[in-house]
Amino acid sequence: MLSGGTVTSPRQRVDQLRTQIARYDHEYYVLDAPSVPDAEYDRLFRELQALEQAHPELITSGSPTQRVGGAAAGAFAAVRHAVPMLSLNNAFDDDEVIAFDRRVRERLHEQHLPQEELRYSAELKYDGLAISLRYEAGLLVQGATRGDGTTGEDVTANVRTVRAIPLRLIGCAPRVLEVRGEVLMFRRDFERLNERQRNAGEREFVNPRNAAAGGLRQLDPSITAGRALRFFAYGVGEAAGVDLPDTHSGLLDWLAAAGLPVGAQRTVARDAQALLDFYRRMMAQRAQLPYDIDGVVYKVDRLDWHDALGFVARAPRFALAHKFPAEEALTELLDIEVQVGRTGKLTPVARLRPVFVGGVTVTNATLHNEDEIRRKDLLIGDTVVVRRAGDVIPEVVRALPERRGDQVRRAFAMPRTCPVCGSAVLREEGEVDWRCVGGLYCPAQRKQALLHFAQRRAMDIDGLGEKLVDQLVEAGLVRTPADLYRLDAATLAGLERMGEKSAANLVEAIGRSRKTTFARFLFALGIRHVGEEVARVLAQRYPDMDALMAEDWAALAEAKNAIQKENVRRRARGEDPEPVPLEGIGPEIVAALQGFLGEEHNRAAIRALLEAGIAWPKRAQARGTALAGRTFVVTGTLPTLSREEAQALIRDHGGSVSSSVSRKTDFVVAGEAAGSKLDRAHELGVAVIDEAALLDMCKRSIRS
Ligand code: 5U1
Repeated sequence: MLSGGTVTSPRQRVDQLRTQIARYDHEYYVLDAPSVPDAEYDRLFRELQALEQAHPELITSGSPTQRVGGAAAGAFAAVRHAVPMLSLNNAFDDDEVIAFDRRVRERLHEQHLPQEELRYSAELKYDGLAISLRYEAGLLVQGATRGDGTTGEDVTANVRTVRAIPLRLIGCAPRVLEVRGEVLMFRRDFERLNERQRNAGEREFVNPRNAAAGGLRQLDPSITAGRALRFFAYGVGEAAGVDLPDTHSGLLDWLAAAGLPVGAQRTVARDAQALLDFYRRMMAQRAQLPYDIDGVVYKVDRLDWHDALGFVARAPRFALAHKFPAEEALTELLDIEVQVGRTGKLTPVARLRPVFVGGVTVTNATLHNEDEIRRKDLLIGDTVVVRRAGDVIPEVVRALPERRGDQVRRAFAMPRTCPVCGSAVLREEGEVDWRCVGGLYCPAQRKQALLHFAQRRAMDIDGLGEKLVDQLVEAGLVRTPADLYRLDAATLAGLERMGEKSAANLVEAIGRSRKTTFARFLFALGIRHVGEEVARVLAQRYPDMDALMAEDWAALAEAKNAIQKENVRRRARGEDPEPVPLEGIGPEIVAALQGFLGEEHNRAAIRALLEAGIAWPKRAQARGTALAGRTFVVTGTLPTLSREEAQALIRDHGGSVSSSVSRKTDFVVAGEAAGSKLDRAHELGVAVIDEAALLDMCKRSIRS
């Protein structure tokens, strides 16, 4: 066999492949930094499988092809842990952490140990399933669940399918090493698993932890293999024939070097305050991690002090779990109300008995649509699980039907008329949502349309918030966006909680908004499916509103269709495709534009706005700016502008924005901690400017 120009025997090639695959598994599952594409990995894997098939005598249990293969056990055999698997004492507030630190110091003092040398190792508390991995002579020989801490279940065949778990330790072969840690599932793998369950009409899993636990306890290891389980190591049990480091932080480094996945988020801390700082940092990062954690763990760093500190019941005195506020809680579904949005969409909203979850009190949560309520089998009066993870909006996860008992529950029914204006509601073919047909006749839609119009990314009317819009609509002062431009300070000052100064400020903000861009104006109109990006494409194609209103949308749709078909033929002939008008704007958007602009009341509303003085620089003007026709990439943290604000500013001044740096990029606007994009700019010789230079370019342009 030829490999790298030298003759290699099948045995040598098998060894090479196994080493390479183990390295790629480690890069992918442990370091999160794969160095080869999946296809290359698959190619090597298939080569190894083929070689092993041709030379069965070369198959060993340490081969990556043998991860799935343990015989399906009738039940899991019991495993007695050589060193018990302990549990942890929990702390739920700062005082308990301070008390833990005090107790540790007192005990060290009693035992004449130098407490001034005390350090803690702090790490994440993974929300998974504890297991113990037994390596003998460097090879994985057993995996066992925690069980009652003394006796667990033998899940070796299943553990071997977890690619994050090395079958062989790297660079060492201790006689015995039991690695303790947690098996879990990444959230994205959990979502995929549930999608598969849904598509197969199977029951969905409640959370990644349950899916991981269920996966590990499968009698058929090939099912475990399909669950994409992960593992993080956090300690050792029995160890023989190995010289381990003398601190816990050192031990974690040692385990990582031996090829075991160890969480990157950890620190060494001197006192309770530093532990609490770590806790808060991890709490802030919690939602960004790819997996669930339920707190952090503090351990006395010196391993030889662990025994000296002793145990209380089954929990060691040297460690403490500091738990985060629960992300899930039970409460009662008091009612389901229906809200009407800007486009008339009816959204059912759960009214909940107030419940403290994820650090806030939750009283309501969107239920999205009628199908969602049916899918979750929610009845009014049910006990429900509410989840709020990080900054994610709270959601009703599921009902607990087993708690219904004999009590009568009420099913939700979507109203057949709009709950706000009484107009009919319709559900179009193939759509999940019901919509009120009232349009701007419906006060709910009117309010939402005004809020959309005034928002920062649209007309940017500072100070026009929800409460004020409610008052303006309810007092009959504003029906359409153009009415805003007729408001005066005296009328506004007559509203509740509105002083003269605020009224004057609002009138001024409304006045300022008259000067805008075509794209912002189009976005502000609130046409269905016309978001900021579509609005920008339209503003680039049409010179003004008249041209847009004069468009023959049916003819345009037909022309797009014909060109797209012709382009398929051209590509087949190897010819360049013809440019498609309004590239990227599909039939749904074209239909929405046709519908909106075809309505006389919408055209009248647009005319009224233009007559109220809303204006933007004409094409010729925009072309004259310092930014016109130039492509910018914004990266890093700018001193005053958010990245979105900087991008909007560039576009408003005629420039275009890209997300990646190439030879076509004219300027990279770099802020603090700019990373690879800045490196790429230097590499390609692209001009790099800071926020001040960008603002200066804008100031020098015609718009100012
Ligand atoms: N990260 C981490 N989780 N965890 C759980 N470390 C850790 N240590 C544990 C447990 C039960 O126990 C040791 C202190 C023995």
